[in-house]
Amino acid sequence: MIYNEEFETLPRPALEALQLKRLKSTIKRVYNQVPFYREGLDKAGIIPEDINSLSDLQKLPFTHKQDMRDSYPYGLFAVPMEEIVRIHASSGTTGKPTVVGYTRKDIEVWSELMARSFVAAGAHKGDIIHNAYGYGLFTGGLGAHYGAERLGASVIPMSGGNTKKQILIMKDFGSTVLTCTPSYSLYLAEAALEEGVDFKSLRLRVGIFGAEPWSESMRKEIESKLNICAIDIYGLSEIMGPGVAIECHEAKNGLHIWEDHFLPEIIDPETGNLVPEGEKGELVITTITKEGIPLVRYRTRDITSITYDPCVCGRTHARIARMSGRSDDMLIIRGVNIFPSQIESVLMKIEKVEPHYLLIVDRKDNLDTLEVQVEVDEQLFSDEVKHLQALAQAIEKEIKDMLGVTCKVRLVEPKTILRSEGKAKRVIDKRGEH
Ligand code: DLL
Repeated sequence: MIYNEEFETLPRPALEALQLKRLKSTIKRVYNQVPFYREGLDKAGIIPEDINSLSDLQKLPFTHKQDMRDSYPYGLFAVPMEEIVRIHASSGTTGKPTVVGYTRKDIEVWSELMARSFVAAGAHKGDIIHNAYGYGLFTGGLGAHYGAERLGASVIPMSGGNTKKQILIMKDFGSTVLTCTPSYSLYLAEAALEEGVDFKSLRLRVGIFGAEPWSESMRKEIESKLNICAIDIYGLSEIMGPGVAIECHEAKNGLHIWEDHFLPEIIDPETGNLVPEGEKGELVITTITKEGIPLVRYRTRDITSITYDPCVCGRTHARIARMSGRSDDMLIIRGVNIFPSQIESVLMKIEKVEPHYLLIVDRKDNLDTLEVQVEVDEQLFSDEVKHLQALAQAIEKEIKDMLGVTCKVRLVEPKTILRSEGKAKRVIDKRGEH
């Protein structure tokens, strides 16, 4: 099933014609309404009339997260405040939050794109959507909420936290779709076990997970623990919130990015040049329908690749690969570049290892060190010490062989690593503390 057949299956020439029309009007609008863009275009010697093809987009300067911070809070808004009906913000780890504003039409578009996303994930009217993304300034909760209502499903506005109650509600209310971060879904699975609730006895069928990186092996783990089909959803508050891209349940192979509203580019983060189709690089997005805060060539810092190959589901919109991580989350350990998700992939393939881990990076005697803390099976933990040692060594070797980085593995007891109700914190980097 497809939510908006007409737009989701537009043949590429028609889709591109629509994109160009919308791009031109966006560039005109930001040039006239937002001093930041006017200055940027003037500096680059470009006027809106110079944009006559989609590839002309590459003439335009990038927009960075810092530009949003510099214009905190409302400097990049393209409409008067009277037209803004909602404000969200992303906390980020450093500095001021980035603030975004939505007009009534922006909220409508967002709701539709989330409704499309739900259907792509295999949800439909009649579903009971248990929404455990946080409500508040974070876009996850309200984004999924409005989309679920637009779809005509019954939404349970749980928000994050209150984990025991979530299980009770899921069981008693007959939730069929779960929306939350992938790490929280595993916390829920664990809590259910403690409450004596078997996920197999629940009506839950689909999980729509995003807001943080997760690996293919984590998907398998979640699917078997929760007895559901797990779908990857991507988004970021600067661009809209959840629902910028989502996997279709038919293929589960790449996330369709809603190209009638967003123009994706994949660039080499160093040079800023486009990389060939299929190659990894940084995702850059231009919004082409947003009113409140349109963004031109926004550097997401997220690393992925793109394919325009047709998909079995019939949607014509390009697919981006599961995010390997953010370029700013990439760890450089003694010169080796690794993403936490790569370590996750290795860990999840090892038996008796639980999907809860923490990476601790430090520097000793001028050398970077990496400690991987990971929980293991309760039974294994009560086993002889030598078994634990052997397993730790086997994991160290596997990480060295697969990723080329030497680490120290510390196996820890079940439930010692802090559980997250939202975005999991997987890395503690102590190098800056010395
Ligand atoms: O996390 C929006 C969202 C809510 C997406 C619910 C999906 C589900 P922010 O808090 O602004 O917005 O964080 C955006 O989270 O740039 C990525 O680095 C990361 N991210 C989001 N989805 C995924 C995903 C929301 N599926 C930042 N895989 C983005 C990997 C993801 N990373």
